[in-house]
Amino acid sequence: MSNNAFANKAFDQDITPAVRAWLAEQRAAGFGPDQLLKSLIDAGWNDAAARHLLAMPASTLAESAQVVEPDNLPYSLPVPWPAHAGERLALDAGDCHVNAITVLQDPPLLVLEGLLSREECQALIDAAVPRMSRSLTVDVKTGGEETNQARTSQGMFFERGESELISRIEARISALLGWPVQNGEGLQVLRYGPGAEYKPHYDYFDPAEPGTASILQRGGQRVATLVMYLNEPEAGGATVFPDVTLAVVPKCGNAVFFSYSQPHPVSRTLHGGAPVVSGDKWIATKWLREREFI
Ligand code: PD2
Ligand code: ZN
Repeated sequence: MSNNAFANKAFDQDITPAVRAWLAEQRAAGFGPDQLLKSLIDAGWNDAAARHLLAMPASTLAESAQVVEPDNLPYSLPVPWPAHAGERLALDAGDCHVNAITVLQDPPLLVLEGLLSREECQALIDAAVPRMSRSLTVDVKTGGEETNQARTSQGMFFERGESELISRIEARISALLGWPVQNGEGLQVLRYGPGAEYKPHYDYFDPAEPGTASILQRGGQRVATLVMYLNEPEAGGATVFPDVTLAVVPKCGNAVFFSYSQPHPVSRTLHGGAPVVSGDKWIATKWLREREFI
């Protein structure tokens, strides 16, 4: 076998430029062989092929480590998606069915009806109220947290599995999306009063920012977002997607789900919370990571 053939195949698994770039980025972010082996196996590699790839000499892999997909796009990650979405109205969410009433392919996006009951929405609000404070966002410059003028809401995070209610909702989301509960960040609840908004942004962490490597240590990239509506503001407060000119109007118990396999604007997942005009808007957001979020 020529060196080049060796460099481009691990058993029957292609070692594409994207795989090389992924491996180089993961190593640069500080992931060790055990974590990389688990990621490859989670991504569908067989054990022997993954071990073979990880044992390849750095010089062989480095050849094209900087070569990513055309136009310097970052590697593509597996993302959650409900079984039969786009083929059937009612989707299996474990303890209930949820209707997918709007389906987009680019970006992969669903508007979901009936994910939470009215009682569950109210119970989330009641549990969140005593713990609310001004919302912070992750600071990609440092990896820490900061207040953000673009996000004039109040919020709090639940711990994963911290109560029966939270566990029940997390299990439902996991069953619906086919993604492990462990890969989810803690549920965040936000309240927007009149005039409050969340200006358009991406939810993934920008690979070019210096703080991103440290953020990625806790479970890799965010790959999908689920925004659940806990009430109905009197006016305003839609979740907007400027790239696809879509506005999702909040309805208690409904949700919007979207994924981003590449942490890049090519994902077309720019989105924001339009200003609330009157009344309050309450949401719960679940962000999903590549791997277990710790
Ligand atoms: O409140 C929203 O509609 C909204 C908009 C943009 C929520 C989020 N992003 C988020 O939680 O990431
Ligand atoms: Zn967002």
